[in-house]
Amino acid sequence: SSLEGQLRAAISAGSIRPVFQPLVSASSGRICGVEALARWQTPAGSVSPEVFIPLAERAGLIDALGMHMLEQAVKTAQVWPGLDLSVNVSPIQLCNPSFPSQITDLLQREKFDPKRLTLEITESVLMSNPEMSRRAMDTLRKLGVKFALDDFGCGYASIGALRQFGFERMKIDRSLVWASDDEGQGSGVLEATIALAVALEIPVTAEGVETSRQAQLLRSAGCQQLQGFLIGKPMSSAELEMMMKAPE
Ligand code: G
Ligand code: G
Ligand code: MN
Ligand code: NA
Repeated sequence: SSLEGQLRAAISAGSIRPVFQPLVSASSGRICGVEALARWQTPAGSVSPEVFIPLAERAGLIDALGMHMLEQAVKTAQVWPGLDLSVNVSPIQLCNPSFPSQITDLLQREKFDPKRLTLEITESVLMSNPEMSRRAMDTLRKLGVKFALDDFGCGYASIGALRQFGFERMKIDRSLVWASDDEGQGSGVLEATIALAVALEIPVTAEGVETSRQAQLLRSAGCQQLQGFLIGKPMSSAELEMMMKAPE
């Protein structure tokens, strides 16, 4: 298709770019990390990652797009020494046999401390190829790279995956955070999910935090990190630097 052709050209031209959404400590409110999110601006307007990521996966372009994103994100975050960097990784990337060595090379080339890097993956990855996924994760863990189970609480995300793959972090899906506003069981389900992570000794980041009421509930339930429009939308590196300079 023509969109596919445009995407191919955009990846080659380096015009898929990361924006950065802050992650803050739930207790201090301080920025402790950023999640890199891909953006594609065309002359006709921006295309959503919900469109171009699946397209890249179908068209065999996700390895190139993903490595480009990782490289841009690592280079940019290099100058934010105190911050951790999270990058989303597609199932297809994780199952590419050369993925671990590509990451290793990138981190060495850019002198980026692997301990600062978290790769976010959804459970569908693990369902599609558990052995391959596990092997790639173990190789990268030896360097110090961490893994977060993304979108927990929507779809398949299960206790089994958390334990079996040894995730270093759980990211609670925004649908679960938002459901806590409703009358009824929403807040109980959110609290129970955080209690589960606490029991498994896995630190939790809540996504999609939009109100101080949600933040308060999350904090008192034991969630350590908050991410969402209440704290900051995905933004350019210049905007993020302004936010870090601003008094709290
Ligand atoms: O940024 P936004 O909330 O619109 O992202 C929509 C979806 O696209 C999310 O599920 C997010 O995880 C995914 N996404 C954004 N950037 C990347 C990326 O660089 N790689 C992959 N694999 N997914 C991404
Ligand atoms: O699947 P993943 O968790 O990577 O998706 C991240 C996406 O969620 C990004 O596209 C980002 O724009 C979006 N997002 C992040 N915080 C909020 C929020 O507080 N509200 C809404 N509506 N979307 C958010
Ligand atoms: Mn994510
Ligand atoms: Na998510």
